[in-house]
Amino acid sequence: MVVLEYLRSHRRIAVVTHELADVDAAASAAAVAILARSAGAQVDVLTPGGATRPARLILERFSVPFTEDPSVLLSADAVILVDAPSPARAGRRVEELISSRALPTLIVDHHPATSGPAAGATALVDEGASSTSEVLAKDIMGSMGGAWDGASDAACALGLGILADTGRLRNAGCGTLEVYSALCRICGRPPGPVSSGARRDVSEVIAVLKGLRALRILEAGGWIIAASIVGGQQASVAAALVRVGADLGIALGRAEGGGSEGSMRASRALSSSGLRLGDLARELARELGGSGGGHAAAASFRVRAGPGAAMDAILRLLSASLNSTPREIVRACPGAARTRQWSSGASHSPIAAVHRRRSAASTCASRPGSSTWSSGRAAAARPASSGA
Ligand SMILES: [Mn+2]
Repeated sequence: MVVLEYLRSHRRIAVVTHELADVDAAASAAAVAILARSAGAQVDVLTPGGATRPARLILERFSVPFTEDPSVLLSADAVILVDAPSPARAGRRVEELISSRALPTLIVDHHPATSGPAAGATALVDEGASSTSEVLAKDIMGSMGGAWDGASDAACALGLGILADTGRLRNAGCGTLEVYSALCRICGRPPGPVSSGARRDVSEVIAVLKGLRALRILEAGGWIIAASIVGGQQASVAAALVRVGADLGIALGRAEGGGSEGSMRASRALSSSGLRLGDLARELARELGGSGGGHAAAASFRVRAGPGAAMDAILRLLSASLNSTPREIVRACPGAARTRQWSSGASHSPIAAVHRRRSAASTCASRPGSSTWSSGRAAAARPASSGA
């Protein structure tokens, strides 16, 4: 009821996602654009700093043009911000333009708000919803019921957003399943996985496998923590670590322009124990400078410190919230990135402390009571082109 009303009462709307739009943000933006198209309204979709590959595929699949250029805000008379609690999550330039032009803003989101709503903003926020796509779906069904004439593709898009934010419905509650089922009927088929018809994203697969290679395994309070410093695709790596059984997956890498960025994912058991990764990411950003946030089971951040120092800070924050110091049980493989210490000289760090108890940990190359995995023979047999 809110969104359609908003589309009708403005001339040209910019639909803005958070920086580096993910699938939920892109699906939400696509749905609003499709609805606007069928209502004869003008919208521009802005994905500040770009979008992840699966997010781009969604926008392309529904033929929704999008841009990274914030200057589209110069011709807008209103903004719909999706999947972000405040314009700050869309980057400084976007935040400045919205405030200097005093653009009326509708915030559609499911993240816990970190502060009060921005001046001039209307909020359509449901912290209990699985995704921004679910928030939008409920609102649009409220005005259009179960027949979205000329805009059934919007329902298909929102279904994809729900799939993405619920781990393909694994973490969906009854209310979310009902919304998904209604979207399925409106779409005319189960909103399926997005495929460009091209091969799967090889660089993502390689990044995940390299993340596994540079992995450290720690234990704290009975929880298994898998942590890796990687070259990119941190969200995919962290999610993969939890999929294979870790309670907490942490993936960190260097950020473009300095500092580091990373993702954390928690198993359902760990997040229902009360640990909130979104809070942890915010605390990390406060401590190291930068931004961070998210949900109980998924969070991301970008901070000024390098990956090693950031990893040490995360483990320190974890010791406090889990009331147990992370103890390393398996070190990274020799030859993998950062085989010794993540940070330089932070001797008070949990990692450094663990290294002092080195005998307690095993490595992938020499496990107690077994022969080594990488023998000279294996090394010699390795083709010369197998560099990482
Ligand atoms: Mn979301």
